[in-house]
Amino acid sequence: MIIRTRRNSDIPSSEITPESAFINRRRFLGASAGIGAAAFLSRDAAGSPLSTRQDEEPNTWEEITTHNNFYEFGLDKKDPSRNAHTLVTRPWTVKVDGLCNKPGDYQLEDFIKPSTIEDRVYRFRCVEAWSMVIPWRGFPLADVIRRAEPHPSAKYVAFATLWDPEQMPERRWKPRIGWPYREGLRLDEAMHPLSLLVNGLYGKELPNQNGAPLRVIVPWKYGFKSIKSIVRMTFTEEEPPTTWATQTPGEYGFYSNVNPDVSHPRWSQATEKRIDGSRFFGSRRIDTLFLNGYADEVAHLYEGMDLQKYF
Ligand SMILES: Nc1nc2c(c(=O)[nH]1)N[C@H]1C(S)=C(S)[C@@H](COP(=O)(O)O)O[C@H]1N2
Ligand SMILES: [Mo]
Repeated sequence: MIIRTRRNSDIPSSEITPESAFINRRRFLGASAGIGAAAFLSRDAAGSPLSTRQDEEPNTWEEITTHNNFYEFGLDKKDPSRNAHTLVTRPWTVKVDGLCNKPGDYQLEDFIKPSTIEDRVYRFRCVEAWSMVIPWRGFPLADVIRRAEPHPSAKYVAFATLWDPEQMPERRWKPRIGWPYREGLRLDEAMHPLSLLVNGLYGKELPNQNGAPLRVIVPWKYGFKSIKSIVRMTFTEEEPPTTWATQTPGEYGFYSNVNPDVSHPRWSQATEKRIDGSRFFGSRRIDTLFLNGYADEVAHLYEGMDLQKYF
């Protein structure tokens, strides 16, 4: 399968990506030669003992699609894979509104079509201290932001997930969560070339449980920032309210950058459990990297900010 790629950013991607190539780390690294490998899989930043992180092979399809957080379909990690088949992903409309010149209701196909689809292997770190390595397929979030032409006053972009109780069985939490699920990013974070809109996994269509038909992926932030099944994108001047930061403001902040030095009030973030279904004695615990290993690319976004305070 030939994947169209673009090379006009400094973040290259693999060119030829059959599933077997993802599974074999050596072949994958070969395919994404040059600085590509450094950008994705071998950024074992100085200070982190390589011995604990050398094995950054992508997780299997099975692992990525059966261990999920998608509370609209249930709270257990297995619930989304069992329940999300009721999500209807076609036709799908994304509303773009707020402070921009090109608001509108875009059909999914029209929203995606002008962009070049590419494959990116990213670490994925949930705030609950588990992690995976995931070969996403998608395109830069910056593409759709540029096409929307945000006003100079726009400083943030907010996202909302579909909320349809007919399709989404999780009604027990309705009073507590206040669906729809909402997330947001500062505009410069959203425009960073690492930030993606994702519509595929392992070169295939994105499964419902992973946020079909279109979700956000921001690899240097805790997983809950990577909002699924988006139906709305709104440009704002003020920091938008987001689901978890609103629910439990003492536990989850707006920024939520992966940071081993800032503990969650109920657990340490210094290490993470790398999900690995093949290991008889369970998954390995590995060191968590500052900004999930993407500090060289994104630390400049937070210059002058106290990342202990803005967690
Ligand atoms: N709409 C919505 N988006 C969501 C969530 C959710 O419950 N609802 N969970 C978040 C959390 S906590 C994580 S860790 C990731 C999980 O993504 P994955 O299931 O594809 O690994 O999705 C995030 N996006
Ligand atoms: Mo998460």
